Amino acid sequence: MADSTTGSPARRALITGITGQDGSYLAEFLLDRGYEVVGMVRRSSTVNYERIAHLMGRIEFHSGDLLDQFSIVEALQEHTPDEVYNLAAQSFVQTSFGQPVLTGETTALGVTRMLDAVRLVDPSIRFYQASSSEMFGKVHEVPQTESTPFHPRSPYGVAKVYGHWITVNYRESYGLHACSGMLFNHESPRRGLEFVTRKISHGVAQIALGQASELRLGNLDAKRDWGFAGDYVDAMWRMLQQDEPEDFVICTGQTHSVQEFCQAAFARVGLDWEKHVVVDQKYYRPAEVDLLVGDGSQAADRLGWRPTIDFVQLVEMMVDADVALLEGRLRNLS
Ligand code: NAP
Ligand code: F7E
Repeated sequence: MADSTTGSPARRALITGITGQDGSYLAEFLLDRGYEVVGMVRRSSTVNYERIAHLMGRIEFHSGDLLDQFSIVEALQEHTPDEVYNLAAQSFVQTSFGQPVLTGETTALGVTRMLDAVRLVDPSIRFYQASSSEMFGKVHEVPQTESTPFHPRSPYGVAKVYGHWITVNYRESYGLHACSGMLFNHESPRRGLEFVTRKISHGVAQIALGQASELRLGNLDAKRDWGFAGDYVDAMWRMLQQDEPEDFVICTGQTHSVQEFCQAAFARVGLDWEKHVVVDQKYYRPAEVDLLVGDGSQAADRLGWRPTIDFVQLVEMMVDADVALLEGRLRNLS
């Protein structure tokens, strides 16, 4: 189909992980820019398209899995994308300790399967790899930049380091336009319920509405650089529009503890967090990432990217959405 504003053919993007938080925001973002969007989805026993329900009819789907090389090759051959965004992963750090092999297969080797498919099918495809601030782990400097050494603290972090370096390696070996976005934590009302921010916003909403009385959490002292997912997908796209492929840190430059997140979230509904939060050792990790805070100056200078939502706005957006969801004012998170 042609773009009605320019008359040139619409660009086509393939997104892996389209059913996830970032995939849903990225699909929206690209559709708004006139892209044709293809989402790679894996088979499950029930349909889990809740985050993209509002985009149905505007996205094409291709059945595939990061564990299955042929399905990836076929997706690229059939849909001939200009850009590929590899967002699929086993993305939950806690689960990576219990399922390190699956995490490695998906989050690490899955990247090689994607890159090899690009190399074989069409090396002119631009490739985005969803790398993570978890690669910095036990941080060697504060704030973290594009040149901060990696020291991952979980099987997930280790797998992301592999995914990062194999992306760099395919760029250097085969000249692919492949970029790695080292994104710090980004959240939204569409965040999975197991991640701490959404666990808190949803727990706060339940307590505010009398559906629960306590919220059980792990380490309240961990600090994260939390931004809004809707902002971060714009940075992914900007990376692929660069003439030369390059890797970027994407962050807000501000850090807050889990306790501060609790404080702000409970305050939004007029409650005192200390009366409801219970620390439970079950949610502690075998190795923790204590402090993350990024330096996003390269992204600001070269991509012109800056976050638009600050910490308090993010907390309030998430709490308000969960209250609305539980009150039945929101049918889904789109
Ligand atoms: P998410 O909500 O957990 O979504 C993960 C997506 O990956 C889902 O669509 C999931 O499909 C898909 N997936 C998992 N295993 C797969 C497989 N074997 N084959 C095909 N698809 C598979 O994650 P997110 O928060 O959107 O994050 C997107 C990416 O950015 C991930 O790679 C994550 O590691 C990375 N990242 C995230 C953050 C963050 O703060 N959000 C920060 C840095 C990097 P199902 O729906 O079928 O499960
Ligand atoms: O934990 C602490 C926990 O699971 C944040 C993923 O998107 O961002 C995410 O990884 C912090 C940790 O995210 C609970 O110990 C305390 O210190 O929300 P999280 P994460 O591990 O930072 C990175 C950038 C990614 O790439 C990942 O894909 O919060 N924490 N109590 C808790 N965490 C959870 N989940 N649950 C608790 O009860």
